Amino acid sequence: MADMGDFRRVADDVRNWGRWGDDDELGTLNFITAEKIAQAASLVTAGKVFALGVDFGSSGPQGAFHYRQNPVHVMTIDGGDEKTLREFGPKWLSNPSAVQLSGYSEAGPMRFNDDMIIMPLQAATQWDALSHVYYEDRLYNGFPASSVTSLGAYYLGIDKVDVKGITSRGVLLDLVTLRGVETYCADVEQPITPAELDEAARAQGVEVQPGDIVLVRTGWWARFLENGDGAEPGAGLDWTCASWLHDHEVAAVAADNLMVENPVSGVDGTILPMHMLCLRDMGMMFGEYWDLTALAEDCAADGRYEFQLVAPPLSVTGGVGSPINPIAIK
Ligand code: UVW
Repeated sequence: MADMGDFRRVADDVRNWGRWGDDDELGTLNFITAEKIAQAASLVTAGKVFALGVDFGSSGPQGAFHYRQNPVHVMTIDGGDEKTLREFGPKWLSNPSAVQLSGYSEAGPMRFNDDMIIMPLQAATQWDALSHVYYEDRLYNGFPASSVTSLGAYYLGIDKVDVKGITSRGVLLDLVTLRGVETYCADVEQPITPAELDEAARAQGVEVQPGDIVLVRTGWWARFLENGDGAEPGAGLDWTCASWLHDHEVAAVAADNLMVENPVSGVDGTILPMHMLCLRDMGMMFGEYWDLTALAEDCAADGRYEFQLVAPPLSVTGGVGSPINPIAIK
């Protein structure tokens, strides 16, 4: 097993600090050029759309981590209020909402419903911002970890990347099909290797190019829909895939599982080494809990594993992540 010495050698090799300037907060999204965006748009020929976001509801995958909960969705105005508002609203002077809403009702037939959602930004389909992960007091590009406070991330917040869309050419690498397993890559003792990423690309007849957003299908999300167990582990990317992503100048990586990388660390002395290498050293964002099942079926059917990917985050001021509903378009 690799140790922290091996980890540090790889970290030195893949670190992109200063590559796009000392004040850069975009990291590998810089690989997405205007030409790249135009190339991605040219892949839209059939008018097929695949929404890759999962449901944001109470039966989501959270629970395994005590510090994250499933989204709580609450109605704040609904049709059930109507009768009460008619009867008491106009006279309920200590409740300005009731007075206001009953005034709206009296003005004519128009009615409306409102709601809100309370959730960790990491609860379901999401981007991890570069401020999500740090070690040894430094974030990507050397920004101090202390710059993330209860007010949010001063540097590298998710709001900083809206200039990139985020959109590019997406490439799906289907490890379920490559491994020939029935539904998902279950064995965490067999993390997905760089050689397998190459093999999947070769078998699918697609080339991973600079500026691509790579989507890795492990089958985990489909498995979760079957058994509802958000804590069930499944194989993810081996930590050595960080170098593969670096060498291919990939813009971002996303997967259908909870952490992109393998849950069993391949480095003695740390958990989540690939998070550390990608988010903190390379400046590469992670997408997690993406539903790739329908897209994979279509790619297998038409033999096209490349598409336009449109995955803008919410511009949450100082957020260290964002919920998303990414769209793949062919
Ligand atoms: C951690 O669990 C720290 O991160 P993620 O949500 O990116 O897997």
